[in-house]
Amino acid sequence: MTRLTTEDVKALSDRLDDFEAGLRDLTGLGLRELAMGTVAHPPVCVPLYGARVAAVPVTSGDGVIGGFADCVVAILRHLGCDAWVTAQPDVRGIQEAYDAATDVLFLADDHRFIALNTRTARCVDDDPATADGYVTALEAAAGSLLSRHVLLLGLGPVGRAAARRLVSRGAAVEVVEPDGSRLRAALDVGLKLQPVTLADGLSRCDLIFDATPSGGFIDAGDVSSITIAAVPGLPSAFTPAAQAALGARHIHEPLAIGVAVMAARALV
Ligand code: 2YG
Ligand code: MG
Repeated sequence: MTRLTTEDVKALSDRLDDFEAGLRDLTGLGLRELAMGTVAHPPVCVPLYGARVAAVPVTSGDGVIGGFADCVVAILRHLGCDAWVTAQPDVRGIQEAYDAATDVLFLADDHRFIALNTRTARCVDDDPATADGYVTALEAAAGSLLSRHVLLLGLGPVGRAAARRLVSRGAAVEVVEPDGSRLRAALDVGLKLQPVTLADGLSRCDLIFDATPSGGFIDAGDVSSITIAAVPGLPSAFTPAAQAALGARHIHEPLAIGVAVMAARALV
């Protein structure tokens, strides 16, 4: 699991509007529509406006990431939620949020990032929310995934969730996963995936899903004017030159799409 830095989250808080504008140009969807289109087909209206949502800083393990909870709140407010960071961290923060009649709590330690609905007791995990949200973005940008070849990079927690979603949306998934045990685990649960080499996959697929924690191994020469890349993976698999060549077709940010889908999934 990639640990975000204060620079990562600060940069996102500063460019949330720009990111959403690029996303809307490419997919026709803003963060709200994308989140609602992810939690239900066809999309349903989720009561995000005015929902009382608290982000609770967690000090365990490697401790608080400066700006992380603030960035989560910035994204939630962007969605129309009545969101704030609790004054206290940890258990005191959870108590503070409950005393303030909060609908949903967001909290993350070094291992998990979750959203908890205090009324329905629903617990939503970031990994499948991020994966599903990025598949929605790729599908909206491509128009449809039906029988489209999609190159999936990585079968970690986000990659496995993305594989399930891509297959369920009708895509022909080609996968690159150097770890044989991860590949077997995915195939053993019956996921229809075609293992390929990176070179073969890049030569056949215009749609790419990067769910790897490794970066900069796909260069400008490997992409074309019709390539679209959904990149929840941190850092991006694409070199700066490849990212420049892709422009808005390189869908990549550290937290916004995941938090938007978590909020919608927690409140639906
Ligand atoms: O409360 C805090 O500030 C810290 N306990 C947060 C720690 C979060 C660690 N996890 C990560 O940085 C990422 N895995 C979060 C999710 C990234 C995108 N999907
Ligand atoms: Mg990567």
